[in-house]
Amino acid sequence: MSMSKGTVGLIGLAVMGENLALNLESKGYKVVVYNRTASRTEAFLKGPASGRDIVGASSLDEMARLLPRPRQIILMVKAGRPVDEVIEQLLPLLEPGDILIDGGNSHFEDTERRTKKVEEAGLLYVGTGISGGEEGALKGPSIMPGGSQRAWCVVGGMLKSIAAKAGKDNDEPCCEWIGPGGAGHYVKMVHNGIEYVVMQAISEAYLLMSSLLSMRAGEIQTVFDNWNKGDLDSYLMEIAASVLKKIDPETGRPLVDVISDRAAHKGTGMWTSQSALELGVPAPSIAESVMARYISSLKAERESAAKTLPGPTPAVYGKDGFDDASKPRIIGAIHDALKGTIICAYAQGFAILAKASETYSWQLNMPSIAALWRGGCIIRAAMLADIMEAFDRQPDLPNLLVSPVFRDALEGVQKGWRAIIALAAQGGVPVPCFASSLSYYDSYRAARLGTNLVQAQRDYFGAHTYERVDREGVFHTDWTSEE
Ligand code: NBP
Repeated sequence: MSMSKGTVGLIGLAVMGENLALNLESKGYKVVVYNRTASRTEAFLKGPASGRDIVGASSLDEMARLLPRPRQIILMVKAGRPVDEVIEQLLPLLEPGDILIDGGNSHFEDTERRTKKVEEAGLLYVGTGISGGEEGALKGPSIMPGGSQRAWCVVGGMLKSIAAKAGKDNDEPCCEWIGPGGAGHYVKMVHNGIEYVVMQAISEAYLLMSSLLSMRAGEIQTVFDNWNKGDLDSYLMEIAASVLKKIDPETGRPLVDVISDRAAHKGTGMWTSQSALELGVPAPSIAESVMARYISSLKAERESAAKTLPGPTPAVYGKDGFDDASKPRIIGAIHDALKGTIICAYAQGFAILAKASETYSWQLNMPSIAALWRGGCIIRAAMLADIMEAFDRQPDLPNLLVSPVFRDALEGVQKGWRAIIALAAQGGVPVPCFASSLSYYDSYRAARLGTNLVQAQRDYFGAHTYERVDREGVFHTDWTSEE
């Protein structure tokens, strides 16, 4: 007797699609799978899917025939043009009420456009962020669906069943309706922007420990493991420690030491920065983390400049006046900079979400977004429970930095954070994300910045006018007149 909860179609059997299909099946759904290249479908059916309630379709037409109405079809194909191509091919095969769910990393504006197009054809469209990588797709990702609101009552149960669970009793699904149009993919995009910062910040901590303190991978791993047991408890901290443990079988050296420092990217951090720039939201840590990857890719230029450009080399622990007590002090300061930077990453991410919500009339629910990032996704971290509570307490919080819990945390870390940036600057160690985040913090807490001079210059060369501190109105000065 079949115990199936329903039947779901899934298109695209690369790593994410395969694992989502297996996840769905394990939760009691029958899955009909299709992949453009048929050999991939065959290999999946003979391999990981064998003996499971998963059937292959040899064409999209066959898939449409095998699915009960309203059809629910998940697309896990490469983001961009392939999604449009698959939609084009599917629309003539489907009927009103059927639901298309794009689970890839689509740009939110594409999702807005596709939602309209699919709705015009009488169907429903869900653009959903799915985070957690390969393992998350299999065991439970964080799911951020948006699009046609009417689809939620049909697909909500299914998406919640395959999502990660979080909370005190580990029974709260990390999946909640985000909002209309491209809201789900937007939230996933900002999630990735935050992810860029956390990864860059952890790499700066690693670089400081290796260059200032001559610490080897194994020793840094122990520090990261300890931090992961405390206030920096998070998935990215955990995997950074795990990476540092791995030995390269060919050379016997830590694998991280033989990996090229050219970092690649797939665009979501850049999209987040572009959106922040367009919306006028300061998010320098996110932009800086994208730039850090760009500069890392200029390997040949950097190698050449390393031979010619002057600058200090870091003082070395054990020589250069470092005493024994300085090592734990420096490690503590690196921890503080990392924590302060991660707080800024979340503060900037949520500030972008707030502005996008207002601009696109999405009515994003911040505590709910923090809640569904607590499990399954790449940025899951103990800190998210505090973020959730901060927004629960004050839903109109202008910025996470001023919530009592983060205010106190920033008070605790700022001394070490400042000290390590000074040390890094003296030693010529680049820490773009640590430094930029501290400037963000200092700018945000400054009642008066130096930008009055910018306004004066704008008025000087372009008659752009300025406001005064002592009375209302808009003013212009003839800056070159003698009077
Ligand atoms: P990829 O992003 O590598 O996409 C490969 C899949 O797209 C294959 O099934 C391929 O079919 C299919 N495809 C392509 Br390419 N062009 C197609 C077309 N014109 N028509 C139909 N199918 C086409 O797979 P992935 O890494 O599993 O990621 C899937 C989605 O999930 C992406 O949007 C990705 O950004 C997102 N995502 C990935 C991760 C991750 O950790 N990898 C995490 C979160 C989200 P073929 O076999 O015939 O070439």
